[in-house]
Amino acid sequence: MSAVLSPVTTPAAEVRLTDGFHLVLDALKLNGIHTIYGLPGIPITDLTRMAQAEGLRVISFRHEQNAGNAAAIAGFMNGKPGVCLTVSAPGFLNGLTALANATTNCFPMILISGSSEREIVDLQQGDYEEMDQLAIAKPLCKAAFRVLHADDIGVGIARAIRAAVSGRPGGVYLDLPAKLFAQTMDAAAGAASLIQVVDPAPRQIPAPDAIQRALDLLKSAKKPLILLGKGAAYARADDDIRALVERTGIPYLPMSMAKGILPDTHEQSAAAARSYVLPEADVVLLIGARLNWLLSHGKGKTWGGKDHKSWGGQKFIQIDISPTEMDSNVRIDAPVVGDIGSCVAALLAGIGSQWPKPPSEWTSAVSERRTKNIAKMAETLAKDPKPMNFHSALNVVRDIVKANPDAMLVNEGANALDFTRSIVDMYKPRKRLDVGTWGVMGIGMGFAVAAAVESGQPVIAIEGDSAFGFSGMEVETICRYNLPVCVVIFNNNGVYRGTDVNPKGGPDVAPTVFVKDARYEKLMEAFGGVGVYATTPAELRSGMEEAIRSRRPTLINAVIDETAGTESGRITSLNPAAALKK
Ligand SMILES: Cc1ncc(C[n+]2csc(CCOP(=O)(O)OP(=O)(O)O)c2C)c(N)n1
Ligand SMILES: [Mg+2]
Repeated sequence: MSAVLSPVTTPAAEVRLTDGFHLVLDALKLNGIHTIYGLPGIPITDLTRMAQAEGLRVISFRHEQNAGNAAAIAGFMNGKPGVCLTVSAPGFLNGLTALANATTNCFPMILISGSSEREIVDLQQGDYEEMDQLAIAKPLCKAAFRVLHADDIGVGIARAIRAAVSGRPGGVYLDLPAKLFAQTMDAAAGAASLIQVVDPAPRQIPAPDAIQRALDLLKSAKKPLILLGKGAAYARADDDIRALVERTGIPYLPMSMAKGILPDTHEQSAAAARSYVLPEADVVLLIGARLNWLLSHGKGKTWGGKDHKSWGGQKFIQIDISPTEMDSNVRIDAPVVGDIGSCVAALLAGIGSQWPKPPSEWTSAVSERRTKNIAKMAETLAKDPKPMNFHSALNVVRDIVKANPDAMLVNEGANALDFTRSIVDMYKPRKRLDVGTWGVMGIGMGFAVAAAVESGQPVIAIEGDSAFGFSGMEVETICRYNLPVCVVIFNNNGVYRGTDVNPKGGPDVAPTVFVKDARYEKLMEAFGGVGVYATTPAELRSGMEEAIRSRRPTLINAVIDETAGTESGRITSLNPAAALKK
């Protein structure tokens, strides 16, 4: 190992030394982590330089939140932790939203932040960028560690990796004080102190009786339904999941980031009949999907309950790696605890080849709804209104994604998110990356950069104009690394729509409204990329086709009817209603 450590040789003793900087980099490389997303400054500037010198790829961002989001989604895409590197206090805090979001979404990532002098921070004597970062990070991630001595770096990184990917994946914080980096130690002892983590995400095999209970319940169903969450996508058990769906013949519903595990055009997809299958189903098999707000907590009117909290009568089988997920919202009749790959394989083995298909009244009722709704949507998509609306623009995006099924699709916004999710079919797993569990704005450019870097495929980012603003400066990063990213801004002049007015009639516009007819494409041109101003589906189509063909950084400003959106997109009802009307 010492040969790659750029060892310092002291002439007197001829002892080969290594230091904290190199031990961190060697520990990452030893564990197959070859990319760092970050932003330099005290005390980690030299770490980024040395990383590049040691052959790691360092993707340097304009704001740490975007670097953090990139690391998080790299973790989702690869099933191993993405690493984000920041400076102390403010840089650390900027990275923290991404760390918390990664934890919420079960994306494995490690936020490594430099930190200031422990002695001064702990006595609160006012050090440069003083902050007790470890304490602040703890409640927002799965685990948080600090390394004080160079010979503990190997253990620190090993623990961070295991915490990020084992069990339910999530965010991990690793605090590396400035003094650590310069510490030296014998190079051979340093190399020996590093740990190559063996089996970082061990399989967790489900209990046979849990599998049997699940199979018995599934067999009893008259109207079974399978729900796939992004945990199912993360599990990389694509073939087995497809076999389970097809051999049982059960209609399935993909959550947003599970789209493409099976192609959205699959005849068993019930996505176009969602509002029919949720209340009607009698047994629901959840695979890597949690019964959180996105599924109305498994109860209430969405599920056929009488009011917003009452149970709809469904029985649930839930596959999840975390035992405490069970019963978190409604009773889980058949919990199956284990990693999704092992659980699905065990179910498949139990199903064999003689599994009775669900009653045809159920499957034909579902496909009838599906066919009807798809036909209705096709009619809407075929229209060519002026100005362009979400549907006519997405009709184009839908074709482009169909023609480029390997392209990555990043998506955020409100209407720009909801319409894209329901209109744009995905054909391959882990291609759709979006706002996830929190519906957080700001993931766009960080996800797009990582999607391009990690996959090498073209990236299409469908962005609300508001959503884009949270990370828009990273178009410079996209140009700097010459990434094949095509950003499409659905520009409707504001948050949800561009038509609100100031009730007082003063000079300030309404809080949801932006500068009208903003020329976002010029932002991309400023850094050498291609800017396109598109007011028609034809202009949008040729802009996207050329972006994918050329692989040049491109930003298409797609002008959308400012009246077309609705408040909060599909989740208008989550807005508290004022009791007093003024
Ligand atoms: C970090 C964060 N801040 C604020 C919000 C609230 N929010 C939800 S969607 C949205 C933007 C919607 O506007 P846009 O992206 O232009 O999409 P449109 O509906 O106009 O297509 C905002 C600000 C959020 N989800 N996350
Ligand atoms: Mg908008």
